[in-house]
Amino acid sequence: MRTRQVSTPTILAAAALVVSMLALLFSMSGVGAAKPAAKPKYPQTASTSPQKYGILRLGKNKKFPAKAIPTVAKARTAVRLGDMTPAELATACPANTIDLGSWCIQSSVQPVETEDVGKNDYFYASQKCVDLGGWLPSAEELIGAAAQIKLSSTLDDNSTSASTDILPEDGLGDRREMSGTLITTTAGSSAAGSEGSTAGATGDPGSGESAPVPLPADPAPDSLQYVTVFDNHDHGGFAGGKPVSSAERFRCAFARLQGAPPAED
Ligand SMILES: [Ca+2]
Ligand SMILES: [Ca+2]
Repeated sequence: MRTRQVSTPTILAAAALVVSMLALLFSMSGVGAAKPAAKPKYPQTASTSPQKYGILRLGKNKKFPAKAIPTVAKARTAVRLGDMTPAELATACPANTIDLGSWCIQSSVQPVETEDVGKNDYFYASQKCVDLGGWLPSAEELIGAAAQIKLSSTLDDNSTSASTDILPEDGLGDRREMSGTLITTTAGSSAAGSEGSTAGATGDPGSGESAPVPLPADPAPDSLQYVTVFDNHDHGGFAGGKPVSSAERFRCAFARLQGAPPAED
C-alpha cells in the first residue's frame, strides 16, 4: 500500500485552521475575551488648574502655579535648614548641667580657682557666670530646682539629693549657697549702694544749681546682701542674707543652646 506523504505547508495550514476555529469558539462563548480597558478622557484644552490627564498652562509669571506642584517628601521633612542639620539646630544643655526644660543649671557648685578662694563674692560669682555664658540664678530659680538638683545643705540632709559636707578632715559644716537675689537690710536708697559724687562735678548754671559736694562712692555696702538658700531635704529653704562682698558657694544657670557647646569650668 502506498503511503501518502503529507507536506509541511499542509500541516501548518491545518494547525492555523484549528487555532482560528478555537479562537472563534472562545470569542462566541465569551471565554478568554479581554475586557477592553476604559479609555481615559483626555481634556481637550490646557488649564491653569491641575486636572486629570490635563495639560497645565503656565501662569502669568511663566511658572507652574505652586498649588500644581506636589510637596515632595523631603520638603516635608527637610534634611537641612539652610546649612544647618537637625543636630545643629537642636538645643541642648551644656555639659555638667541639669536640664530643667527651657534652661539648665550646673549640677554642682562652680569650682573656684585656688588663688580666687575667698574672692568669690557677689561680683565674682555674677561675673563668672556671665563669663561662662550664663547667669547667677535667683533664689526662686534655686529653690524651684531644689528637688531636681543637689543644692548645698545642712549636715543632716541626704547626701544623694543635696550637697552636704561629708569630709571631716577640714571640719564638718552646714552648707548654703549664693543666689542672685538681693535685699537691703536698712532703710534708705543708699542701703543699695552709692556712686558718690565725683570731685569736679558742677551744678547746672542755667537753673542756679550749686555744685554737688564730693562724696566717696559706696559700691558694695554691707547693707546690700544676697539671699542664700539651701536644699532643705528637696523643699528648698532660705538661709539668710550675706553682704555682697562676702564669699560664698555659687553655681551658674544657662539657657539651652543650639549645638550645646560644653560649659567651661
Ligand atoms: Ca568638710
Ligand atoms: Ca535636692
